[in-house]
Amino acid sequence: MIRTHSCLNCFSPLGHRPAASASIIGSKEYPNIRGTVDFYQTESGVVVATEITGLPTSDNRCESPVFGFHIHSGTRCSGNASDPFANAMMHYNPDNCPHPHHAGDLPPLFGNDGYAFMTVLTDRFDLRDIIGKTIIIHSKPDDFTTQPSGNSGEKIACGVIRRMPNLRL
Ligand SMILES: [Cu+2]
Ligand SMILES: [Zn+2]
Repeated sequence: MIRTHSCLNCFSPLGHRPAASASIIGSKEYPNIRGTVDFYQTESGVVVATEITGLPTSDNRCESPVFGFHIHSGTRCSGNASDPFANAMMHYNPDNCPHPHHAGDLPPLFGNDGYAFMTVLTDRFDLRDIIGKTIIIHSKPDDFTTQPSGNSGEKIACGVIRRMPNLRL
């Protein structure tokens, strides 16, 4: 099959149901965060479509909120007093690459008065590889340099990636 790179090819799946999805919930300290991350397999990679509400806001225009965003290798959104999502573990990194070349690394989310929407294409994994893994929103921007996780601060929201029923991957 010829591999095409038209954007139509990227976006046509968005008219259909996602093949996998994660419901995002904030930690105890960030109870208002809610949202969805949908995953669509395309010929060019996986389209990750994210919509989040209730994110922290800032009145300082020079501190407009940016939130590190990654797929993590753990399978549970649970943890302990110092890290409520410690069991999400580290960035999904099956090829043992440095950050930001982990398979689970994604562009950060921009907060717009608490609301974030982002759609991105990545060919770093197949959908079947990330079913059951977690997706994490962090309190700080990802600097795309610091090892092992971009100095992106605490984990403020989490969701487990689940296969949608009645869909083959
Ligand atoms: Cu992360
Ligand atoms: Zn990473």
